[in-house]
Amino acid sequence: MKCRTCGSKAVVNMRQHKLALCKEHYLEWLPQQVDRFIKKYQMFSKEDRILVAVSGGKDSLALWDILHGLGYNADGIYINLGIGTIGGYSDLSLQKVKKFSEERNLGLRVFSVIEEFNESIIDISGRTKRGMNRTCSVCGLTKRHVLNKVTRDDQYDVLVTGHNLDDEAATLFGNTLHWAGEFLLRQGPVLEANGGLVRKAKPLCRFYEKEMAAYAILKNIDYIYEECPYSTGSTSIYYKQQLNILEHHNPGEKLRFYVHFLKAKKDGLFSPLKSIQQSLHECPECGQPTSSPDLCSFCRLMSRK
Ligand code: Q46
Ligand code: ZN
Ligand code: ZN
Repeated sequence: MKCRTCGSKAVVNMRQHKLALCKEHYLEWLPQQVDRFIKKYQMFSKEDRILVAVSGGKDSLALWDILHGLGYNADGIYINLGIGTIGGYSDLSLQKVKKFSEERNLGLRVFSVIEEFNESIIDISGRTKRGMNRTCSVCGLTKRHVLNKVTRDDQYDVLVTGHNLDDEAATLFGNTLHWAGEFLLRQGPVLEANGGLVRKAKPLCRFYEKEMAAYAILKNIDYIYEECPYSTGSTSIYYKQQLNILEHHNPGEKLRFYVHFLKAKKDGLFSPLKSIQQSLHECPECGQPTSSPDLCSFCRLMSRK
């Protein structure tokens, strides 16, 4: 297989795009494509202050690397969830993120769940009733709460996450299986600010997980290979496996599923659902926006004994 640009030996073959590239041209192509979609979906501009949520994994570090290389003004935020023992998952991923930011002289904020709330994410999830993915749902809720607060308090223009196409297609698959109207309405490359909820963007939403892994490896990014120990057996992994079967038989299927959804949404397929969007007000405890009549879900959780 030969590089389409220079004819030398290709190292990446993207069947979904019918495109093979050598290392040099792949490392050039991917950031250009990311920039193309940042502009297409009007995610942010060079004047904006951007906050990137980084976990230490390949997607978020590759994204930060790309934004930095393209000249965007992007700081990182790492949330230390306190998962694993000393030297375990959270410690190790923090080390990777710190090293990455120091080597490139990038601004990094570290938010420690244990220092702020005196409990790890595992302790906090002990407050909820027993249930399948309770650690992940509490973790997701806490991350959303913290990220929104830091983005607002420090007056960033946009919060950016490293969700890739596999993540977005799996979420879309779940939302479609359950016809979760409100979630479908809110899913997309950009979520506009709304009543205290900050603006969010996902510059990698059209890039396959494999493409991001290839970028991180070819660029020698030192990321954490281990998955969070709580991710095993999650529904999103199951959905990803199902979508991989479709993709295997029909290259490009995942991308078409997502892109055709965006088109249907743009054409107004989900517009009648706008009426079900709830209005937001300030949580009396933390001041963050919530649709519930009293405390926000995070403060309700923290008030449980
Ligand atoms: S970090 Fe948190 Fe994930 Fe770990 S506990 Fe679950 S949600 S799997 S992205
Ligand atoms: Zn080439
Ligand atoms: Zn609250």
